[in-house]
Amino acid sequence: APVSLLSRFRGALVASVVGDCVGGEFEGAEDVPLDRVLQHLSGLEDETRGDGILQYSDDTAMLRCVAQSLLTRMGFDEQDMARSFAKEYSLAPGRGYGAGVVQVLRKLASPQLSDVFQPARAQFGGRGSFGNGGAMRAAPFALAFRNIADVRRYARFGAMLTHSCSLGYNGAVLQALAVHLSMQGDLALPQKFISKLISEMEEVEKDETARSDAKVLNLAEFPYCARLHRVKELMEQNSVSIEEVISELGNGIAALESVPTAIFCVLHCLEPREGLSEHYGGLERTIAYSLALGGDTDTIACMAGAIAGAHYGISAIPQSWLKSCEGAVEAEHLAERLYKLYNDRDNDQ
Ligand code: F2R
Ligand code: MG
Ligand code: MG
Repeated sequence: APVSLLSRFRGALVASVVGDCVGGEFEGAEDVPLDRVLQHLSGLEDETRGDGILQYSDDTAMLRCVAQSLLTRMGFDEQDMARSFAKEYSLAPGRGYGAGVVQVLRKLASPQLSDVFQPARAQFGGRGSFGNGGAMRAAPFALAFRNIADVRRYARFGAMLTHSCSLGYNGAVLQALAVHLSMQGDLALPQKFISKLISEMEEVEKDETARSDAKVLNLAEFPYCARLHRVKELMEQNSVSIEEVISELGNGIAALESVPTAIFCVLHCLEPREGLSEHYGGLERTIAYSLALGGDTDTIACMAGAIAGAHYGISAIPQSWLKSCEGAVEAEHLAERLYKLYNDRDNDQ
């Protein structure tokens, strides 16, 4: 049956939260046997299990701030979003934030601060962060804006509040674009989906700053495009090992090492895969596979979850998973409110 747009909105935000919550178990692990992943996920179906609800981390905490700010301000307002991040961090600093970003969040709390982008620019000796913290919270930009140019523009500014290195904010742009295209149903043609992302990122990475950052960091020219080409090559292979995915795409905390990886997880799991339960649908496969890569599992599963949720819709998420994750019900409500905002906008906005 066709997936309604409302179901895609709900699916995107709820699967993102679920990915973060279930992925927390393995964050930082080098080797994650698939058996352990399947055991962890099947444990969610056991209502008598004693370990209670799975807590969300910084990924969801910041994604909620983005969604709430876009809703309250009916669009992007950097002052409001910055204040929202700072307030959330001061209320719950123990959600597993990145080691560097906490300095930005403390500075954003100062009432004297006039340029809210300045603390991010001071990070890492003035180079700015290339972590995946901008990308992990980027999905709501795809739900708040209809026009692809707006999705690109505001995902970039939203990330720049904490990540001023182009590798950091362009990772957020790529993640928001992937959710945007998935929402339009573009994953029905996977090759076309990846080609569209490549041509969008060619425009994004033409930018002078992006080119000079890539040079300074000793990366290939157009680094995101280069990774997306590797995604395309891996999609064309008959079989792909987990080791190959990690060495070709990465599974780390840098946006470049995790956003293309999350996109690959979604594409790879559009079909049944050996080792993943045959009872699983595509969304369950995507989350399980993201965890099996190890490394930054909460964030890769959170980003892959948002893209996959926008494709499969809310009904693809098992109720037992949803009920086991802190913040999943609230994410569904935020998605409904964003859907209303999206529909209230003029078609050309
Ligand atoms: N922080 C974590 N995981 C660590 C363990 C948490 C543990 N569970 C706990 O509770 O203690 N996860 C979360 O952080 C990632 C998002 O990070 P974000 O927001 O990008 O932070 P930051 O600090 O800006 O960057 C992360 C690290 O990347 C390196 N880095 C970034 N830019 C750099 C630069 N220009 N030069 C050198 N290094 C740079 C640094 O090591 C940063 O600390 C998500 O995984 C989220 O789940
Ligand atoms: Mg996290
Ligand atoms: Mg993480």
